[in-house]
Amino acid sequence: MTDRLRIALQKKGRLSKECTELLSQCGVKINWNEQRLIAYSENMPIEILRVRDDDIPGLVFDGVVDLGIIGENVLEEEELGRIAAGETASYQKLRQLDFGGCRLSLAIDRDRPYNGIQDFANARIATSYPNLLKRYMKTQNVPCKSTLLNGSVEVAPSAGLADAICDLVSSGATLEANGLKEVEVIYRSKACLIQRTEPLEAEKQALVDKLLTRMQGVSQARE
Ligand code: PRT
Ligand code: ZN
Repeated sequence: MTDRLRIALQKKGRLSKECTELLSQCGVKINWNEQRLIAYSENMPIEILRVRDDDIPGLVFDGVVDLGIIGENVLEEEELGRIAAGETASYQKLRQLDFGGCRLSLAIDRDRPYNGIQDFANARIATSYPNLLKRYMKTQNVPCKSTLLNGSVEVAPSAGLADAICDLVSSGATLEANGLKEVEVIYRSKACLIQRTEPLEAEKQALVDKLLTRMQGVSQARE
């Protein structure tokens, strides 16, 4: 095992830029190399593992990395998935971060009337978040069927694959462009910093505490 603190970040996507900025604001200097899976800090005993965001929760649950930054939506979806498979998923949420904000919403054809959540009874809903959807529909006592799509969810209704979708929304432009309207918000998400539950060596934990104090300072300076 490495004696550097290992942090998993999204390699390329909506969280990457802000994760990089956050580390830099915390005084962590990284030698980024586009091609490499691992990047090293030049001024602190830290290494960055750059992966698909979907892999980050599992890497933390399994203790393969010490910290990870991930959207709460992906984190909870993976956690529910593990639990559904009879496995365990443990982590500590250290901090919610002030980026990556979005909502997971149910949307239907713009022209369809909407009378409430009961309209989804027995509907087929396309989503990349079947576990979050299932949990929500259970709390609402509405039975529905989901169909898993890991991309192009917004075209499922017009392609005749589903009656509705449950997808991430930020500005709403994607729904609009696909003739859909948002009718229920089922989950609100931001990026968050998580740590594995298995205790870290004292020096690594001290470094985590230092980073957390700095993050606190960064966000206070913004307010
Ligand atoms: O390649 P990798 O698997 O790492 O990345 P990814 O493609 O799975 O994820 P990515 O980079 O798209 O998103 C990473 C995380 O950013 C998500 O898990 C959310 O936590 C967060 N986030 C914030 C969003 C959005 N906002 C968002 N708008 N993720 C996705 N979207 C999608 C949305 O579904 C829609 O299709 O962006 C599209 C545009 O949104 P509108 O409403 O502004 O049009
Ligand atoms: Zn992903």
